[in-house]
Amino acid sequence: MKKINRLLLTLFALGLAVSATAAPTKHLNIYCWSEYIPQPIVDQFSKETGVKVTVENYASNEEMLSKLAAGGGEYDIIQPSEYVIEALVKEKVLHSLDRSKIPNLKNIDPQFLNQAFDPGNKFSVPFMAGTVGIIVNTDLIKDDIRGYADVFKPENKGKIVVLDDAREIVTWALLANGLNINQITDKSLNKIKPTLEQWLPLVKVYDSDSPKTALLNGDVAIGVVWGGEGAILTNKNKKFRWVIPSEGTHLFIDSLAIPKTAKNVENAEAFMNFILRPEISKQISDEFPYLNPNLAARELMSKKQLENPASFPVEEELKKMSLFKDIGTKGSDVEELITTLKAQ
Ligand code: N2P
Repeated sequence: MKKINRLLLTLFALGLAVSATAAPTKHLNIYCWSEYIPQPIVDQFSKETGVKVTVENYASNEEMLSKLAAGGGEYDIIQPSEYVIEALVKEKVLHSLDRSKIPNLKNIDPQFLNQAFDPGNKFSVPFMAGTVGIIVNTDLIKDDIRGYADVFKPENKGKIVVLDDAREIVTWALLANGLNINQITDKSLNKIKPTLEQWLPLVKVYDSDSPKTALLNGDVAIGVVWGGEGAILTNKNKKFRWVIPSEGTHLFIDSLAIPKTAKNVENAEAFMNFILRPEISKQISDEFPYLNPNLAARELMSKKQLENPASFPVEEELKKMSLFKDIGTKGSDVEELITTLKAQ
């Protein structure tokens, strides 16, 4: 009996010693767009810091927002586009960043900093920018495609893939009707409804995660997709041609931000600084070729990468593109309009 007591005592002491020396596991929960942060980047961060990272993906800003609003998930990093940063800043739900923890912010092109949606970048760190454009399989489509009006033609019925994103789709219809993409009113939505009623029945695939897939496997012949998807396709096969819509398009700036509810702020800021390292940011571009706002990373990139027009539109084209603004409660009207028309 004595022996057993002594054994238990030793085990107890050992247990205490172990729990006193072992550091508690550090965590980081990332909620980001799909196909945007390569897994090897996340793994390298974990390896360097010992932080256990979980990654969850979303396909649209609105999906992310509704999850946040429902209180689901305890995220330390989210990755909203400009108009959503604007809304979240207004709602005061973002953590104010400690800039001394993110010195690599100096690598970002000043053009992408200090934007109206977050003056002084108090709450957000640019991750990638990009545009939305048209990708054409020229083996299958012989017409000269210049804009949305050429994509959504009756002869292309069943051959089209588009982003599954209501704000984007509404934007294309606004532009095709000569309207401002940020003036979303009952009147402008009514005006574009007939256009959308013609367009949506022509669409075969809605996909925001990987619209390239339907184009690669020949399910569709033309699409309106993210620039990074267009760049992957044109790199893979010369038959794909990237077209910047003549009517105009959206320039997005997707940034990293920390919700106020985050439990692992220090790890989140360390991750932000990590992805801003030139060689890490370049690796992100190698896998997901968007418009990389990191000038130090661009110095490491090849001429081929920098000259891909789906990743890096030329200055003149960039000037014709606009950022989205927060449209407040009109956002739900946009969602409703597209959901209703898709169901018809
Ligand atoms: C990456 C998604 C691009 C996000 N797969 C566009 N805002």
